[in-house]
Amino acid sequence: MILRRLCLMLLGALFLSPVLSAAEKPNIIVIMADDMGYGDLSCYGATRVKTPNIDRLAAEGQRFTSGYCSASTCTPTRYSLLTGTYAFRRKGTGIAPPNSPAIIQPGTETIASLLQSVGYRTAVIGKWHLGLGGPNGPDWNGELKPGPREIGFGFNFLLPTTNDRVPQVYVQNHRVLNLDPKDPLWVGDRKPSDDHPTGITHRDTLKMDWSHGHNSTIHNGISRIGFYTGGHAARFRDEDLADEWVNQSNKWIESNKDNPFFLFFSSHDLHVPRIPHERFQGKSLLGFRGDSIVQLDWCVGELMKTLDRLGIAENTLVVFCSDNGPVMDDGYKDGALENNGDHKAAGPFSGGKYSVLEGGTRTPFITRWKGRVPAGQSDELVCTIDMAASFAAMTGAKLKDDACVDSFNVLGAMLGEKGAAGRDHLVQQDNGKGGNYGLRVGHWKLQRHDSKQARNVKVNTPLANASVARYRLFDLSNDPGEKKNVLDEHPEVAKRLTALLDKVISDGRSRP
Ligand code: NG6
Ligand code: CA
Repeated sequence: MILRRLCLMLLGALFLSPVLSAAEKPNIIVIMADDMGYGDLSCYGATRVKTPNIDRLAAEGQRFTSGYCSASTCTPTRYSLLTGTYAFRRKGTGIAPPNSPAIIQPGTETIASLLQSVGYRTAVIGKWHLGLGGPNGPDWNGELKPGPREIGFGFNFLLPTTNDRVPQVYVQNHRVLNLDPKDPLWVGDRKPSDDHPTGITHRDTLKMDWSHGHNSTIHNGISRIGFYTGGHAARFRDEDLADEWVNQSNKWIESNKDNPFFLFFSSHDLHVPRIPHERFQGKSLLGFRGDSIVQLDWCVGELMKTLDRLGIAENTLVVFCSDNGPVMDDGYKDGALENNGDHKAAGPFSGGKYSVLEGGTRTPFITRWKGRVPAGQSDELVCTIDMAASFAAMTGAKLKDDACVDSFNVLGAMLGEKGAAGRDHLVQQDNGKGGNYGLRVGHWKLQRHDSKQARNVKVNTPLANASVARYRLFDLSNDPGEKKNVLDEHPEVAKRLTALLDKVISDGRSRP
């Protein structure tokens, strides 16, 4: 009798032991939208665009009201998502130019290498914008490495930068897809010949006119940032990008369905140039900006159909997020402003892309894992930078002390577990190293302006051109729009937050 009891106790202890509690290895799909603001989805209050598929994700999972990306531009957010490290800690993490070398060095621990280490198949499909190649930049006609495959992704199918930057080609693993060696691809930042047509010399031939920048080489009737020649057989049509991401993803998921897999589905919607497929044009009341949201919503629906068809929806954690807040005119005259009506792309928040106001980084954030994540709304503070540590914790991947130094394990909050807390603070930044900062702690928000100018003067932020005190404090509980600086009323809070921000920056890490 006693022996039996002892055995049972032992068995119980084994079951409860954290070492033996089985790591969960669901498939993981991270869907990142480009330039999508807090208010751009119908499940976050939009009415001039309908997003039934993403709304369904939200209805079946957790919809976060304090979900963030780490920066208000693309490259630093993506850098932080993959490395779990604030981009302001590293030089060269600002918006990457067309010929940028690889920004994340091989050997850096990433969300992909962590998951690979515990047996996941890993892929990135869609926009990259984190540079390719060694210190001299991409060898467009040769091997494009290092790139995603050198930092943990087993497969990549990429748009190398953003689609308003040259070139318009796909990169599959280490090569430009369909490149004819007889028509080599050249990419540069100087006009290659006097008669090279550009958005300035051939402006009247464009199918979408530019408003600022974006007036160099023309492809598909749209002039871009930067110049290129050759590679004609490899070039894609902007209208077909979303279909291609979905086709490639479906194929890849299907052939990896018998393993745990991690797919980073990196959409280009709704970044400029906003050229959704013809079948989505006119499908929102917001012009091409909203039509691109409809297109992304379709992509999400297709991916979810694939999970259902393969019977793996209940074994797949899906995270939907964005890389920075919204922008209206980002360089092309695509009608975004004219069609905006009463749409609030940043929801109740101020600022947007390029800004450290909440609108720059507080973005849609949804987690769904059918049968595992309860349905509901979460007000916990979570950020894209936390996925590395959270997924490591979930899957049993070993996170070394010096890796992913700003990524917090907020798995419980991401999975909607009762009482599970998110972060206690988050640093927000605009672009690269040496810009402006935000710090969110509870209902307080500290802004620190090291640069008096927002990056892009076209952006509607009170900071553009204004001379602003270096530190400002806001109470988000009654002022989500960050309109009333209360620093003088709350000197103690300001002192505490200023010290915390200084500490996070100077410590070189923030993960406990
Ligand atoms: C800016 C571009 C903008 C966009 C942005 C990057 C100009 C005038 N503006 O420099 O159009 O491409 O970079 O966007 O060229 S992001 O979402 O990839 O960060
Ligand atoms: Ca972006």
